Amino acid sequence: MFQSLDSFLRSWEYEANATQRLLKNLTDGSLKQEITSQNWTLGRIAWHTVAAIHIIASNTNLTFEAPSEDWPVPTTAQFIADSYQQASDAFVQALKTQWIDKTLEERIDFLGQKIPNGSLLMFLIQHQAHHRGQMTVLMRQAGLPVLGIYGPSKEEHSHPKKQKNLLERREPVGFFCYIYLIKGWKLYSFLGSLLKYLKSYVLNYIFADFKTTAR
Ligand code: NI
Repeated sequence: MFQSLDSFLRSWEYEANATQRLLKNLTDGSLKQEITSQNWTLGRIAWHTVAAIHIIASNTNLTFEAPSEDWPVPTTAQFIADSYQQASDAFVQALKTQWIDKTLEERIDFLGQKIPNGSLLMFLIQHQAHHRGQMTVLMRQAGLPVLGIYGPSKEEHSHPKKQKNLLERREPVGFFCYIYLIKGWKLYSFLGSLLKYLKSYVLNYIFADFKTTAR
């Protein structure tokens, strides 16, 4: 659980930025992307991450203006991204003005359990990360670029600049392997020829007398 508002706000800033970056990459057409007709579309999950801020926070005494219904799904990606920014800003403002560190210890009822407010804030972050993961899968299916969140994404790994860096790191190893392979082969051929020569020389020497005698 979070024990200080400041530590939560710092975590939330990173998490909210990550969500916002994904939402900004959505297109109107991609909102209908789905795995099966039985599962939530990309648009439904995206809008759920917006509404979930208020839905989850409404278990506490915090008050702020933000969407609190995750259905129906808006038709434009821009509206979803803008709404997320507004909901996140209003939530942060409410925390800064209505709570103090001590409030994080107060217990509330949540999903049939008594938990401290500080744990609910942790749940909010984990819940959002869970849905962000679902979104990135659907974004790939929709052909959209995916940005890295806790490390570089596939696209960022294959970025020409990054790829060049990776190649530069591998080049010396590959180059030396190649040289050693060639040198190794030449040495092997040389030793083979030398052995052949020695063999014939030794045989000739041993049988020289025998040949002379035989003649
Ligand atoms: Ni959810």
